[in-house]
Amino acid sequence: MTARRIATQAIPGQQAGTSGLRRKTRDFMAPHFLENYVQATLNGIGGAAGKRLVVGGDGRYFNPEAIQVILRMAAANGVAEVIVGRDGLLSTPAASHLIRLNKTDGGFILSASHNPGGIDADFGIKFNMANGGPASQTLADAIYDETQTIADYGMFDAHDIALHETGTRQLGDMTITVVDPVADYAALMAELFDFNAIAKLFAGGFGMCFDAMHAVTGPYAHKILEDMLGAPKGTVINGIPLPDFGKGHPDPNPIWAHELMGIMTGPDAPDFGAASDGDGDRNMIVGRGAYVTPSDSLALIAAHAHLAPGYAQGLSGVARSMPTSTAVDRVAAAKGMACFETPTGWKFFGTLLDAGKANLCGEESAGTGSDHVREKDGLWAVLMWLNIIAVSGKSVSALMQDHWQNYGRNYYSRHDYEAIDINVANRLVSDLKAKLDSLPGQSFAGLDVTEASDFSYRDPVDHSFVEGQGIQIKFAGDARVVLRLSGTGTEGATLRVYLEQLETDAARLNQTPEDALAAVKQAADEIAEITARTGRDAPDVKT
Ligand code: VG1
Ligand code: CO
Repeated sequence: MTARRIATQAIPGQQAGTSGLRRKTRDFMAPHFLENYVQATLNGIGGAAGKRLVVGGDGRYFNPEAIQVILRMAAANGVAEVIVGRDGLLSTPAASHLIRLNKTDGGFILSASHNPGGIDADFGIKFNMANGGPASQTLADAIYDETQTIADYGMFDAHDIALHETGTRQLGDMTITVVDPVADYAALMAELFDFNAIAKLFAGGFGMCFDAMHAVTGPYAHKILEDMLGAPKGTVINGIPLPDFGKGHPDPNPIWAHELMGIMTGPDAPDFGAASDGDGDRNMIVGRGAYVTPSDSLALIAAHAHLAPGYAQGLSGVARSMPTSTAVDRVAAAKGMACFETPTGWKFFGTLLDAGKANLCGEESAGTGSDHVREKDGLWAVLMWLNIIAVSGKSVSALMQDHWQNYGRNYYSRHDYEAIDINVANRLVSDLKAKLDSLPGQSFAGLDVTEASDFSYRDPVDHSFVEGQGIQIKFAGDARVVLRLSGTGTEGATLRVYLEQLETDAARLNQTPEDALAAVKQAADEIAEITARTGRDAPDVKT
């Protein structure tokens, strides 16, 4: 067994998007593609000698092979120890927790999250830093620079390492510690939430369905919901991780989690439904016949988090990504909490969490989390809801009705136009940017524009600055449209259009989102010429 340096050439375009490097699986399987990126990352963090890392992934196609490559490269680069989940599995939040718990120098997470898996689908890799959070923009830039100058990478010649059992192995001088992927994470959840109250709820006949979508949260949900909290067997569906996620999109929203939505709107619907995504960092919350938008879920949690033992002191502050609805801002204002607005992507919450400025964060894309790790956390959000339901004694729909009565309702919807021509998408955005200054004062679909801007952000902690983070158009009457291009897709461009309308009239809190948002949607189309330019008369996905 020896370490070698293998000559390679820079591969253009290995630039991380919103959440790591995400590409077609076959791209990752091509010669040197994965190896170049891993070596560039190890170079980008200032070399790997003597460091300790966590490695794991969401179990999708090519996960086992990629992990073996990373282990051999880590050994060749002088890494002292790698902690890896059994069978190479770790959810994103569990990996974040292991990095923090074991005080490692960071870790690799193999996932393309909610994107489908398989040889003809998507794969991804992201590096998380010593705080457990996604690589900062500065580190991501440094890694990209390394990908453009790389000339060789280290590789240890060795057979595959067996990862089916926990325990330690040796690869040259490097120790590989294979751990139960669930145990430490489950213990953390038991510290944060009132497991006795939740167990009593289940013992009293409270019905739940958790859809793991054939992805990584299956083992976590089985252990926590069924084994520890006593929910009946069968509460977790699609609970075995499959390399192709059962050919589905492991994306927890009403479109892709249609099996769960069918159950929750059917005649024998349980009290509570939830789902998580490919790598376990997103969540969907649904009551009997009552879907909760992620933005509303964030606001409700902000209002009730003190009911969970880990948050009994109250929250230090809240943060949301810019496109996320302002529902949480209203809770923060009422409770006198600080509220931060960041660009899309969890990496922008890290400094706020580290500094204690915020300890609840969320995104409209079904990501919610706190300072317990440095990632969004699907099961955490589900357990938070269960805790709130158990202690308040209220159903999901009663909680939401009360919330809207107290704070008003931010009607909200995201419309995704997928796989559109990149040139068309770029033109749409650049033409829109060019006319932003002329929009205030104009009126579209009966709505008066008050502000139009391209979102930029100066981090209040480390003062780093990013721009071009999405176009925001505000209207009189608390309505808003946001437009941005996705940074996680692997085909063409995806245009995301986010629509929001606040309603505080108590008599108008139960409209359909389509009705409440009709004018905002029309204004968005008139301003950005979406239909005319893309030729699409409807979005591919509405959430
Ligand atoms: C999307 C979401 C964003 C999220 C990101 C990663 O990014 O909009 O809110 O942070 O995915 O989540 P984009 O650039 O495609 O809009 V995950 O669960 O895919 O790691
Ligand atoms: Co995810």
